[in-house]
Amino acid sequence: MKKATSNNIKLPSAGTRLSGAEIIWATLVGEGVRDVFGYPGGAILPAYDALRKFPVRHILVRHEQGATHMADGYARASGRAGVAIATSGPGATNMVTGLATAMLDSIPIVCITGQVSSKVLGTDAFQEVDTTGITLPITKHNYLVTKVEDIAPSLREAFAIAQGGRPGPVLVDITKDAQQSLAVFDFLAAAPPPYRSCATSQVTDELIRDAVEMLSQARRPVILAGHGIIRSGATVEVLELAERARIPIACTLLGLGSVPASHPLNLGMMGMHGESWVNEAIQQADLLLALGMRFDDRVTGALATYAPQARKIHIELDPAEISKNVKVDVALIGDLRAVLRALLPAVHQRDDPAWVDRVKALKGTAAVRDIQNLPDTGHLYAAHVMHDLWRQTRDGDAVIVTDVGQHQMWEAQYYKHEHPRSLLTSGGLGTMGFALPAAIGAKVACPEKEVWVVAGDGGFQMTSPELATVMQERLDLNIAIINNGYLGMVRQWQEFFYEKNYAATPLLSPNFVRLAQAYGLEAKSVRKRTEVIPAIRAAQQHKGGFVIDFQVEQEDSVYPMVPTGAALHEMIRRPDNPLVETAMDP
Ligand SMILES: Cc1cc2nc3c(=O)[nH]c(=O)nc-3n(C[C@H](O)[C@H](O)[C@H](O)COP(=O)(O)OP(=O)(O)OC[C@H]3O[C@@H](n4cnc5c(N)ncnc54)[C@H](O)[C@@H]3O)c2cc1C
Ligand SMILES: Cc1ncc(C[n+]2csc(CCOP(=O)(O)OP(=O)(O)O)c2C)c(N)n1
Ligand SMILES: [Mg+2]
Repeated sequence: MKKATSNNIKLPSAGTRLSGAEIIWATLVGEGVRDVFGYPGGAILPAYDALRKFPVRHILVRHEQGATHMADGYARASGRAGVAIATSGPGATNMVTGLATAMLDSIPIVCITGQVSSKVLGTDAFQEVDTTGITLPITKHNYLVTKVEDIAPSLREAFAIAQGGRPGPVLVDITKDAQQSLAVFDFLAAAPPPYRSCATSQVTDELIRDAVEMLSQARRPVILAGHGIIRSGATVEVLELAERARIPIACTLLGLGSVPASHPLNLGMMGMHGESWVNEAIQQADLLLALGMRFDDRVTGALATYAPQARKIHIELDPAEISKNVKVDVALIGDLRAVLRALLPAVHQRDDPAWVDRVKALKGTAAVRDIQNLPDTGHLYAAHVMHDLWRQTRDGDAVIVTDVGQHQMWEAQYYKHEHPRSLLTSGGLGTMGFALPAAIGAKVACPEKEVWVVAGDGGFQMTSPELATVMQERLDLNIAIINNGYLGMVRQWQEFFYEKNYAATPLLSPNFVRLAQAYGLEAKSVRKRTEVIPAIRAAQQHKGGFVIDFQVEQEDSVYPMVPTGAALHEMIRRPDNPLVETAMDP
């Protein structure tokens, strides 16, 4: 007799004896998991042997780092925990970068690794490493499971912890003998106690009053919109607050899409590569309302000179973030949406347009310096590609997954994100190689969406073997390589701060078109602006993987830029006459 779960999948009825391997899958099915990303090996082989009995799609990756980024992309795109699976030893160590990536950006993933049998633990057995020891600082929690009875409760708790409170990655390391032993399986009895965040309702009436009073006294308030808005699903509440009190909104990189780019109060991105007027507005503000963001150093510039006249209100789930980098005046600790709902009834309407008008005026000459408005020199700029990609996809429900480097910043500046979860990017760890596998995860989670990879020529080569996964799974994925012949972001730092000593940044790449074709994918190479839109359309119309090699200006830089250690308003601006002669001129 079988028992149906909430997702209408039949689970073995309570009291059935299963092997530990079967319990792993039965528990995943009970948790609503339909897709996992993994790579087999000896210590996890019992689990793989049992896989065929369960309704779970297993996506075979080409490297376990890919599996973790796929689980991460799956979670970022859908909001549900992604699952990655690997064997012991090298399988587990290959997961380290993906775990750290998810940890730094608070992404819920559950990684399951096989471990050597409990009897030989600690003997340097074949493919034995201390997986929980290695991953301790880069997971929200981890487990070493040596007994079959502990598998279901540990896995269930892992999902609760990964997704509860401030989300994060959880790893469950399961010995081979635990997978091979038998135990009674009871999904409901294995339920963890309700997840209690350490930040349950610390929002008192008095704190709400303080925040409202600060708001009504402020003449120059700015909302700092962070990733927490997306995690909390608080877009409507944030807009209500901004509109009612006429507060301009500045977004962090991970907050892009949390409020529509087209909203008249949305200024754009703040920080190191944020728009100049956004950083100016923050520096001139008399009140900052930080919503689900953690004052990363890329956001603040030099702390001593950060928003010197502003009082600060921080609404944040994790008490550890309060006054960690920037001392705040009022902290409202809790889920953002819930806190805003408590706050909103007391917030007054503001009619004075002076501050919003002043911030708009700060845009000044910035638009003139914009690369989009410079005369056509015949060069293809990454900014053109991003702008055209946005124009070609803006009416749909596209998800853009970027890698790390200059192209990531150009995407943030020129692609106008209207929806939460429409930009997936590694912000905190800045992991090159993230984009292709994370996009695979996003496409598996949201097959109905148009998914684009935007990667640099360097980062793409870090995980390009996952093109084989695109091929094997027949995924309809569009891949834009912004090929500038350099590890561009590092080259830019060398240009600005190391006297153009381009040590180890010029980069040779394979012929990306032929590489894609070798994997059975379609591909095109683009050198001129006129070819950009036709190539994007060709990729959109093709059912299957499509790679476009955009050969862009090689020595362009991302402007503006706040040098490390400088104040937020001390930005390096685009020179008046950029790129007079470049490496791409004949
Ligand atoms: C090359 C490069 C350049 C970069 N340049 C910039 C830049 O110019 N500008 C910029 O902004 N970033 C930049 N970044 C990204 C930067 O490093 C940080 O990753 C980013 O600023 C973090 O944004 P965040 O604080 O919104 O998100 P996170 O780091 O994810 O923090 C989110 C916060 O929200 C909280 N939270 C989560 N859920 C909830 C909830 N339900 N309710 C309340 N709170 C919640 C979390 O506890 C956390 O404190 C760059 C990264 C790279 C790799
Ligand atoms: C795994 C990893 N190694 C090194 C870095 C440091 N790094 C940051 S950006 C960058 C250059 C990226 O080059 P590319 O992928 O070609 O993108 P571009 O900047 O040219 O757009 C490097 C090496 C990193 N972020 N991640
Ligand atoms: Mg490059």
